[in-house]
Amino acid sequence: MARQHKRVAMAALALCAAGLAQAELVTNGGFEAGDLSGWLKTGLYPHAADYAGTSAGQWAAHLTAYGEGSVEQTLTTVAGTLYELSFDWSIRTWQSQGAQFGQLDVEVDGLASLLDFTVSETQGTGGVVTVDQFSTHVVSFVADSAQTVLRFSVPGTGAQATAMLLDEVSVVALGAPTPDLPLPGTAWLVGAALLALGVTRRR
Ligand SMILES: [Ca+2]
Repeated sequence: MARQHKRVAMAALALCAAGLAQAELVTNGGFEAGDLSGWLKTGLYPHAADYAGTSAGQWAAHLTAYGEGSVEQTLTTVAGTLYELSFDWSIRTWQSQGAQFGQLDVEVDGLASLLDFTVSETQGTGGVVTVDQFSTHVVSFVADSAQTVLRFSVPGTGAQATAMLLDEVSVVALGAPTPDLPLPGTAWLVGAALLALGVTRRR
């Protein structure tokens, strides 16, 4: 019986450790595979590029306003769990263009639309984009199903215009909201594990 309690406690602690490790849900989020593996693309242009600048590593996703295009990925999620999405992006113009306006549409869809927003900026960098020209965006959402689709898209203008770079895409669980408990989920699991250990010792 004591051994069983100990097993329960160890399992609870292992769960805590797994939660604290913040497992990455996005495949090839930094595009270091050198291609768009793990992502589904629409439009002709989106591709992985190693010549245009990155916020980390050698590769970033290159999107453009030649025409509409998007990259998306379906993530395995747990309904009711809070997740954090972060990504880096930057405008990249052609050398002769000067400052250009660009926008990136970001969508996170479960059974319902969980996030739908646009980031935009005007920047005049041609050629290779440097790390400090990337901006980092961090948002959170609560999943409502076992699958969540993450999508980045650019509206096409039909002309040679602003391109943009996307890099370091990440989604990690921040833990499940537990409105019925006074403590956060992780703390509750630690408490349960310690309680089980205490019971074991008393016997
Ligand atoms: Ca990268």
